[in-house]
Amino acid sequence: MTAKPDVKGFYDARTFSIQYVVSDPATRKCSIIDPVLDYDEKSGATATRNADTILDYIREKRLSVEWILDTHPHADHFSAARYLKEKTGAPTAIGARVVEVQKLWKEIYNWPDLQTDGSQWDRLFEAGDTFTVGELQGRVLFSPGHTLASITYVIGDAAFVHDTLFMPDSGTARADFPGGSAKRLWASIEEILSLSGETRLFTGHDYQPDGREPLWESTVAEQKRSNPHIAVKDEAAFVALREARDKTLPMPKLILHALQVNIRGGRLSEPEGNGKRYLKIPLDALAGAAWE
Ligand SMILES: N[C@@H](CCC(=O)N[C@@H](CS)C(=O)NCC(=O)O)C(=O)O
Ligand SMILES: [Fe+2]
Repeated sequence: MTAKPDVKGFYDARTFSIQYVVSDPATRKCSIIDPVLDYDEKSGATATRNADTILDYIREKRLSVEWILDTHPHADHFSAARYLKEKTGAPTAIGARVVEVQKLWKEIYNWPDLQTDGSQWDRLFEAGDTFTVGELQGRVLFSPGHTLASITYVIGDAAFVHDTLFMPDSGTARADFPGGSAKRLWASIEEILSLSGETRLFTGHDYQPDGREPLWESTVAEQKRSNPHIAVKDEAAFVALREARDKTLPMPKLILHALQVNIRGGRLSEPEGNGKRYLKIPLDALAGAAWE
């Protein structure tokens, strides 16, 4: 029988993100997946409201944190991995191909000093790598397409599929960020859908279509039954559908703010002489301006 971890989702309504605590009921060990560091772009303020809510839950359930995991360098919010490492002492991890993402954005930000060896994390996962959460086995699938470095964490009967599949009524993630590929996304989705039908799938975002309540859990079988982006059944049709939709999507409002933090493992920039931190925003670096 496949082990069944406890999975608690924390929805961040500002960024439509779902953050997870996945825990082993037998040992009370847990991993945190895709935590959000709050950022208000209008005022430039940062906060740890989401991360502190997660820490409260961990304290209340008397869990101990074994891993702080990111599925990919996020383009729409800051990662709270660094903050949570400071608070818990747990190691951070992300997919090994993050080094490619670092190289790509090092050019865009013109940051000659950025280290592009992934040394900002404690562990870099390759496809097929395993890890433990208490007595539960974790396994890594390489799931590129949305980004070059995206991975899926399969822990017991739960798969954290981040931005590949959304809820069945919401289709799939976009594949048009620098380094994205609809063709690779299709291959990643096919691998996820080759998991057993009862596998619980936990998505990274829910954009609440038609204002319905936020949802984040489905199964492989449900996705196959009712996700219209999968119903196309072949790569060429998926790529056509995905690319057509991506042409209509403006860039995420925080992409230029977020990547510079997230390719450094959730570290904010170093303070300048006056003690203040600054972001660097490249102009005319990305296509996808939404003028209307
Ligand atoms: N409106 C959001 C869009 C964020 C976005 O592009 N999200 C990605 C995942 S990081 C996605 O796949 N979105 C699919 C969609 O918007 O249909 C923002 O500005 O932050
Ligand atoms: Fe994403």
